[in-house]
Amino acid sequence: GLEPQNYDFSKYHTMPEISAWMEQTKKENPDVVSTMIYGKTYEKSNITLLKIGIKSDVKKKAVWMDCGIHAREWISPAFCQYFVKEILLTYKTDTKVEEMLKNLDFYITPVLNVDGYIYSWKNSSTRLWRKSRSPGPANCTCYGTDLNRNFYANWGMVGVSRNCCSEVYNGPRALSESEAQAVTEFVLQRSTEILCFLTIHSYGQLILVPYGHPNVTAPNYDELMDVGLAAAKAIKGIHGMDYTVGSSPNVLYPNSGSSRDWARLIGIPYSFTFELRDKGQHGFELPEDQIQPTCEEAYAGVHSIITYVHDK
Ligand code: ING
Ligand code: ZN
Repeated sequence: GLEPQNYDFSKYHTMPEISAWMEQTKKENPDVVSTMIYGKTYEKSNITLLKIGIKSDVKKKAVWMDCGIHAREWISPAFCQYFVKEILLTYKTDTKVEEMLKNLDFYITPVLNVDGYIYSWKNSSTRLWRKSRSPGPANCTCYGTDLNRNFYANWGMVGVSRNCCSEVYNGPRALSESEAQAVTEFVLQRSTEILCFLTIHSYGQLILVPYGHPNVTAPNYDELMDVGLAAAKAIKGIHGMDYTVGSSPNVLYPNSGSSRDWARLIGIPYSFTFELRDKGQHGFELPEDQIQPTCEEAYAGVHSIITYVHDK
């Protein structure tokens, strides 16, 4: 069933189920939730976000969160859904969350790479699809661009491939992909409003700060590290899981063209990538019995960050 009381947050859901859940969530919470289609995918599906906030006369700031930029990272859309469910439940009794919803609007995209997500549900041989579903250039028969290498942030510099068959193919040019364009346009129109940009991936149990390029450092790098470390501590407090905090080059390997780096470059002060569970035992195929605990701890981490951003 799709009613909130029946919707099972401890299962992975298909794109049609997630779309119906978004509509249902809006209908059940008309004063707090609206939906907005802000782009189309290559295959002409809608890219939809939920706007969550309590109407207020004060000029509101905002928080961005996207899930499912990479198709196979199914725990990511599951987390966006859990997060929405949880704030809509808690603001009624938790005055801090209520205050945050009065002062902030949350723009939450449960599935950004809709084409890829649908493809990853198609059959067992496509389960580990990562990229978009646009065809490669004329001289290449492979499909898909890595959307997290396609943003206008040191595009093509490091940690990418020019081979269109690669998992980290960065596309023929920056913003070649309509999904990356949609995010860019939406966020640019609200770039002074958005204080915090969160992009949710799996796996690895990491909180990554800008930048992915090894030769640049965010002006507030020390603050970002402090905020990230506080989030990791909050996460550990839930189920004892360790999340590592740092920039991609320090923690793993450099990259360029990511949405996180782009968001920081255009002046959004707080920009983080979350890599949820696990550390490789199941990888992208995280068992459903880990959805609930993973979402609980990630919620604590995100709650820690947005509280800091709100109170500052
Ligand atoms: N990881 C992200 C990726 O786009 C990342 C973020 C980049 C992590 C570089 C580490 C180093 O590759 C996943 N899992 O998609
Ligand atoms: Zn990813």
